[in-house]
Amino acid sequence: MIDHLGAAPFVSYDARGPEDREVLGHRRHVRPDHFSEFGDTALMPREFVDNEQAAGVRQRLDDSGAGLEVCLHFPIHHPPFGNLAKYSSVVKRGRLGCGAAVGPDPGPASSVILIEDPQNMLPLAKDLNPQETAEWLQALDQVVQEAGPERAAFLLERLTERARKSGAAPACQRSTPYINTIPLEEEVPYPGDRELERRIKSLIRWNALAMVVRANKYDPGIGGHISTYASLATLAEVGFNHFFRASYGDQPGDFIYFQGHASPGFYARAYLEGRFTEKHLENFRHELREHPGLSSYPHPWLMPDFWQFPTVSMGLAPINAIYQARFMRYLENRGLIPPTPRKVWAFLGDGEMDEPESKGSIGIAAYEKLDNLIFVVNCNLQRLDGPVRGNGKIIQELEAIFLGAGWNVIKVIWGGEWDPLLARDSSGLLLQRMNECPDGDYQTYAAKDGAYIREDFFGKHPELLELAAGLTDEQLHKLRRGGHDPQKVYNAYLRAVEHRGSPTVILAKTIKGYGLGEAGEGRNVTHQQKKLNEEEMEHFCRRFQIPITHDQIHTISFYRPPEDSPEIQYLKERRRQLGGELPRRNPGPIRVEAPPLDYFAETISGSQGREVSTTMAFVRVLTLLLRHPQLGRLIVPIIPDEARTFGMESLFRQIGIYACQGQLYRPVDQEMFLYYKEAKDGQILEEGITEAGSMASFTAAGAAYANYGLPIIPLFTYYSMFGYQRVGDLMWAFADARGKGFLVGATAGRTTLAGEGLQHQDGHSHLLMSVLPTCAAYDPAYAYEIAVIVQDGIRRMYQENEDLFYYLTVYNENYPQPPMPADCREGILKGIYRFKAAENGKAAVQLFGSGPILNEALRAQAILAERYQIAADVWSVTSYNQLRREALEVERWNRLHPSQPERQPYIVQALDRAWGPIIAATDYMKAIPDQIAPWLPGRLVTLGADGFGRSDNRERLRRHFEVNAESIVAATLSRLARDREFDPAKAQQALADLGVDPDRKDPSTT
Ligand SMILES: Cc1ncc(C[n+]2csc(CCOP(=O)(O)OP(=O)(O)O)c2C)c(N)n1
Ligand SMILES: [Mg+2]
Repeated sequence: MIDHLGAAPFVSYDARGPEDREVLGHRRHVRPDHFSEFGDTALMPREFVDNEQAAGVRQRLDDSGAGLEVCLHFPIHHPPFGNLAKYSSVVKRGRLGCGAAVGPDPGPASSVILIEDPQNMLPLAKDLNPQETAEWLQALDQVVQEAGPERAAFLLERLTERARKSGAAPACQRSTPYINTIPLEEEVPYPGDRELERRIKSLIRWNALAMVVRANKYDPGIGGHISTYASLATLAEVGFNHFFRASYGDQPGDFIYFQGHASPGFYARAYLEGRFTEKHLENFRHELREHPGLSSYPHPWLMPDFWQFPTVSMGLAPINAIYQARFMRYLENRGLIPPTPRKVWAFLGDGEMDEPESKGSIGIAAYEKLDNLIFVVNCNLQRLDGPVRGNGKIIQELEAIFLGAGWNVIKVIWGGEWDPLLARDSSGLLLQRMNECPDGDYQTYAAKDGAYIREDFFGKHPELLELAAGLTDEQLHKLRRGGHDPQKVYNAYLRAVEHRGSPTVILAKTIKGYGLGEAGEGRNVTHQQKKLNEEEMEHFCRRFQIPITHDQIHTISFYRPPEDSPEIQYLKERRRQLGGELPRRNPGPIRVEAPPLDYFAETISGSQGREVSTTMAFVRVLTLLLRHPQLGRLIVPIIPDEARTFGMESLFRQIGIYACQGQLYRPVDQEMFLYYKEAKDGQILEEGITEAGSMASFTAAGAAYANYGLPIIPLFTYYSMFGYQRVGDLMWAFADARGKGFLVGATAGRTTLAGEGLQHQDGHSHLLMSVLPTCAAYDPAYAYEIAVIVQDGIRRMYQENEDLFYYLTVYNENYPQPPMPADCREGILKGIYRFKAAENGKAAVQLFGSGPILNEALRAQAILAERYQIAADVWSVTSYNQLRREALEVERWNRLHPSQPERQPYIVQALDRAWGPIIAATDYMKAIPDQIAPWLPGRLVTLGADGFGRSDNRERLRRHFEVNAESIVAATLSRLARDREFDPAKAQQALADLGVDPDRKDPSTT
C-alpha cells in the first residue's frame, strides 16, 4: 500500500477532537518511511505508533475490525476532494469524509487520517519567503490600525473568496490554538481594586463553603455543593463588580441565569450585601423551619423576591436564555419596550453543555444576531462523575461548535502567569504541549503539586523544562487558569458586552473545587464533596486569609466584616454603581382588565348548525383577543410549524410572523391574500420544529409580567402529543418561574386524531399536565366552553394576579357547536355541568363525556332511551383535574376540622340528586376520570383510550378503544345488570346487537 501511494508524504493520527488536527495537521513534515501498516485499513506514521496515543489508536483499529471508519482529509491547500480519489485506495473499508465530521466523541471505531499533499505541506511547514510574509502581515496590521478590525475582516473575506476561486483557499478552521482569544497586548487594565475584590471573593468562598459544610454537619445528607461555586467565583465576582446591571428606576437590568449548583455562592454574596442574615444561611436547604431558609437551587417559586430564573436542571438555562434574548428583541422590534443595551448572561457548566437543549438552539441565536446574549461556560473540565472530555478538550470542542454556529467565541484559558512563558515560547513547543495535552491530564495537574506538573507537563521536551526552570514548584502550582484571573475575565466580558452582530460565548477554563486542596480540588469526587474536616477548613482559611479564629472554624461560623469595613463598603458601592442588588425578582403591579364574556359573543352563541372543530373555535377566540383594543398587542401566539395544521394560517397575513430582519425575499405565495408574511414587528412567534424552543419562548413571554413589567399573554399551540411528553422539564421550570399563559394541545385525543397512529394520538397529556401544581387543565367539548375558560383565565392570571397557567386540549373533529346553555359558567370552570338532562323523567344513569366524546355520550343517551327505555343525563366534564384538586382541598379541610360541619366537594354537590351509575367516557386514558372516583363510591365506570394508538378513521378508532356510543350503552347495560336493574341475559344480547365483541382482546394491551 505504501508503494501504491508512491512518495506522497502524509500525516495520519487519531483525532479525538479538532485540536489534534490543529497540533498535528500543520507544520509537520513526515516522510514516507514514517509509515507503518495497520492491517489493510489504515496507515500511521511510525512516530505515533510508538507513543501512547497511537497505541490507543491501534487498539481501537484492531478491536473495531471491519467497523473501522476512516475520514480522509483533503490537502490543506486544495479544494475539497482534490485528492480524495487519488488516495481513496488507502481505505479498503470504512467511510470517506472530508474533515468536518469529527464529533465530540467519534466513537470507538473512528479514526481520522489526514493526508496532505507534499507540495502544499512545504509552504506551511516552512516560510519560503519571510519578507513577503512580513509585508502582507504589515499591510494587515496597518488596515486594522487605520480602518479598524471590521475593515480588515472584510478584506480577508474578499481575499479568501478570491483565493477559493484559484484553489488556494485555506482549510476551514474549526478551532483556534489552545490559548486565550484576547492576546496580552490587547488587554485593557483592570478597573477595580484587585486586592479588595480578592478579599471579598475569599469571604464569599468561605461563607458558601461554611453554609454547605454546616448544613451537612447538623443534618447529614442534606446536600449542597461546594465545588461548582469554587470554580465559578472569579467569573461571578468580576460580573457582579463590573458588569451585571440591575434594574434601577426606568433603567432595565440584565437578566442572569446563574449556574444552579453554585447557589451557595450567590447566597453568600447576598449575605455580605446585607440582604440575608446568618439565620438565612444557617437554614440553607432548610426551608421548612420557623425562620425561612434558602432553597437548594434557583427557584422563583420558593424565593420569589430573589431568583428570577430556575436553572438547575441541566440544559434548561441555555435554551431559556437564548429565547429570552430573542424575546427581548421581539419586544423591542414590536415597540413594546425601548431598545436598551441590557444583556442576557447565562452561566453554564461544561458538563451541562452535553444536554441537547444546551446546544440545540445555538444556531437560532446566531441567526437572530442576538448580541444581547452572553454565555459563560465554566469549563472546569469536570461534571459529576469525572472529566467532561478526559481524552479531548471541551473548550476546543465547544469552540468549534459555537464558531460553526456563528457565535463570537472568546476563550479564557490561561491566567496572566502564563503570559511570560508564552512570550518566551519561540519554538512553539509550549503551545504545542498545551494543544496536545488532554483535559484528563489538565485535571490531574489541578490535583497535583508543582513537581508533578514540571515533570509531566513541561518534562515532555527539554526546551519546556528549560522554560519552566526559572519557576519554583510552588510557582508552577500557582500558574492560574484563565477563569481564575480577574484581568483575563474582565477583558473577556468587556469584549463580550461590546461585541455586535452575534451572540458571544466565553469559554473559561477553571478548576473544579478551586481552593479545596486535598479536600477536592480537581478530584473526581469533588462534585459530591459536602464535608470538610477541620484541618481542611483550616487550610482553606489560611489559603484565602479568612480572618476567623480556630474556634470559629470549629463551629463553622459565617463571617461578615463590619458594615464600615472597606470590603463591605466597596462591595455595596460597586453594586450601587451598577443599579443595585442582584439577583432580584421584582414583579411590579400589572393592571389588566379581562374582557367580559360578552366580548366572545359570537363564540358563545354557537355555530348555527355549521360544523366547526374546537380548534377552529379556539382560533376564533384568539383572533378576537388579537383584535381587542387593549389586550391585542399583548397577545403572543406561539406555534412550532403547525399553524396550517391548526387552521391558523390566516394569522400570518393578519398580524405577521416575527422576523428580526423583516422579509428579505418575495414570498412564493405573495399573490395570495393570506401570504406568508414575515415582518420585523410581526406578532406571531413561528418557531420552526422545536417544541423546546417554543416552550422557551412561552417561558420568556409567560414571565414577562415579572421580568419586563409587561402582562404578555402567550398562547402556545402545539400537537398535544408533543407537549409534556416532549418538553416536560421545561414546563416544570415554567411553573417554577410562576409563568402565566395558555398551552393549547391541538389535534388532541387518541381517537379523534384519525389516521396518524401510535406516535401522534395523544391519550395521556391530561395525566401528564396534572402533575404541574399551577396548571389548570381543561378538556372542553364546545366552543363556548373555550371562551369561558379563556376569559376567566385572563381574569385570574392577569387581573387577579394568580400564579397559574392553563392547558386546553382542542380537537380537529367538526360538529355543530351548540349555544351556551344558561347557568353553566361555574360548572365549566369548576369542571362539570349537566349538559343535557334525560328527556323523559328521572334519569337512572349519568353519562359523563369530555371533548368530542361528549357527542358519543349524547348518542348513547339517545340509544339508551330509544332501544332500552333507559333515561340518562349527560354531563360535560371539562376538567377532571380541577374537580379532583378541589375535592382534595375540601377533604383536607374536613380532615383537619373534625369538629366542624363537613363540607362537600363540588363534584358531590353537582351530582346531588343525580341517581344511578356513572359511565364516564373520554378520549384520554381511564385514569383521567378515575381521578374523581374516591368521591363517587361504587358508582363510576370508566371508558377511556388506554393503549397505543392506531391509524384508522374515528369510527373504527372509537370502536377499537371502546369509547363510542355503542360501547357506552353496552357499559351502561352491563353495569345495570350487575346492579340487578337490568336483565343480565338481555344485556349480553344487547352487546351483540350493538356490535360489541365480548371476546375481543383488550385494546389497552394490544
Ligand atoms: C437534567 C439534569 N440531569 C442531571 C443532573 C444532576 N447533576 C447535577 S450537577 C451535574 C454535573 C454538572 O456538571 P457541570 O455542568 O460541568 O457543572 P460543574 O458543577 O462542573 O460546574 C449533574 C449531572 C441535573 N441537575 N440535571
Ligand atoms: Mg463542569
